[in-house]
Amino acid sequence: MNLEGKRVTVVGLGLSGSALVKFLASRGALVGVSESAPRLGFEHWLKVNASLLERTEFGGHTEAFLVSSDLVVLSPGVRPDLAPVAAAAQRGVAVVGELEVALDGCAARVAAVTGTNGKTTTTALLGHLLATAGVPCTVAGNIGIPVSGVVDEVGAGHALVLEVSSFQLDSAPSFHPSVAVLLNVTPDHQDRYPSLEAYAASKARIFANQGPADFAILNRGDGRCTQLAPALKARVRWFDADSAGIEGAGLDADWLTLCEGGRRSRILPAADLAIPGRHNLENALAACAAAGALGVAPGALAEGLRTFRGVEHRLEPVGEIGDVRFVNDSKATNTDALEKALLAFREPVVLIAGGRDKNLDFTKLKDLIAARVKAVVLIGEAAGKIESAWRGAAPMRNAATIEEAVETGYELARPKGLVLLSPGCASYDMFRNFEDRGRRFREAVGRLASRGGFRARA
Ligand code: UMA
Repeated sequence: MNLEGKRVTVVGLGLSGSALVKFLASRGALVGVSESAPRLGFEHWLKVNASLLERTEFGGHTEAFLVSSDLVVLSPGVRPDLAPVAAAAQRGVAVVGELEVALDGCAARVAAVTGTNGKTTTTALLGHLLATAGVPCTVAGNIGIPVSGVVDEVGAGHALVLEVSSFQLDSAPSFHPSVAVLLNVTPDHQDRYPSLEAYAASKARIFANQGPADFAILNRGDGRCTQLAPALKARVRWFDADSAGIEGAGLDADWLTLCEGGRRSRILPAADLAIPGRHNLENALAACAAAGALGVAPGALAEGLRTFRGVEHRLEPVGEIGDVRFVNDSKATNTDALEKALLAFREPVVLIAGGRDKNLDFTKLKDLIAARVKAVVLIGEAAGKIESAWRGAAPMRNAATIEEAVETGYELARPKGLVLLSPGCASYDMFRNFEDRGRRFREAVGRLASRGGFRARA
């Protein structure tokens, strides 16, 4: 893709957008930015990067601005059906996403991970496994590191490990990873897709350009994955937390096991993984299968598996006050992730849940709440909806702020127990993003601990 002298408009000036501006300018494009938020708040960034920009519009997107471009590049959070974007596309302007532009001509071997849940942990773990095994690699994508900001660092012989969201897949028609992992498909983003089928089809795009030299890695325990497999052109490898013997990664007498060409190699006892829960066992198996597909020998995987401590905001222990533990699972932005978090603990938990609903069904969790949850503290816009869905399953209290939720959670859990922030909702009603929510939770635990004279591990 020759960008020299082309008028390229970046829509959305968040993490992806700001990295894209720099990437496009470095390729000689005449870069414009269209951002829905007011200019105030971007002043510092604009001052520092003024030389990279040809034109800007803030406070909304207009058709006139977008139509004057040769190419429009959307940030992942921008809906392609937004009126001015759709109008520009209709008038012949090419509209794509970050991956389409940034990966064009990239010589690195791309391993991509998608799925409703577990993407970030699996991506980070795969990166860790490769690095521990001595494979040069870079981790980026939906994990919070824009691809356009790292592609210039990676070349042939390098592995580029990407977490990719459905939004990114929707806008990258040429995306072609040599190893593609689909972890699971469960309801999420039903505020952006017309149906679960449409969302699942979007996830399946990760395999669309693969051929027989590539690897598709799928979850043997997920119905949508097993349905998809026969139609794939790539070599299929499975991961399966219930058995071994299939090509890929499985569990054999509680050992993580890799099976290649019918030969089974034990890697590590599952009990030696530091990340908790069955879902994390699945994530670890998926990462092993992907590393195997990238050529890492089974014997080189054990150390990386043993030393991986997990990622921030995913079942992350953030402190203890006396015998009450606090766990930050702010990344649980849908009901499936919330379910997995509850299943990861044997003891009853005080659950902090709520936020901005994504049109998800909370009633399906009612039995699990009754079985595993001592009390619920509700926050955010979805509090009323969740309260109705779980009425009678556990005592419920409301909190107006995360600080109040932490204090109420502590009161309900003491003298001994677990307070789990696993919201099952997006964060944007009260916070900038899920990271902000997780940090504020951790800080609130730290403050409560210092007030009580105890020391938090935060
Ligand atoms: N904006 C507009 N017009 C719109 C919508 C947003 O101008 O119609 C502007 C916002 O005002 C803001 C910017 O666009 O200034 C935000 O862009 P964005 O929402 O695409 O977010 P980024 O900061 O660029 O972060 C994105 C991903 N965000 C989303 O997909 C929503 C990040 O994934 C990703 O880490 C980052 O790129 C780097 O690749 C986050 C996420 O929530 C973690 N992903 C979803 C998920 O995991 O479920 C898909």
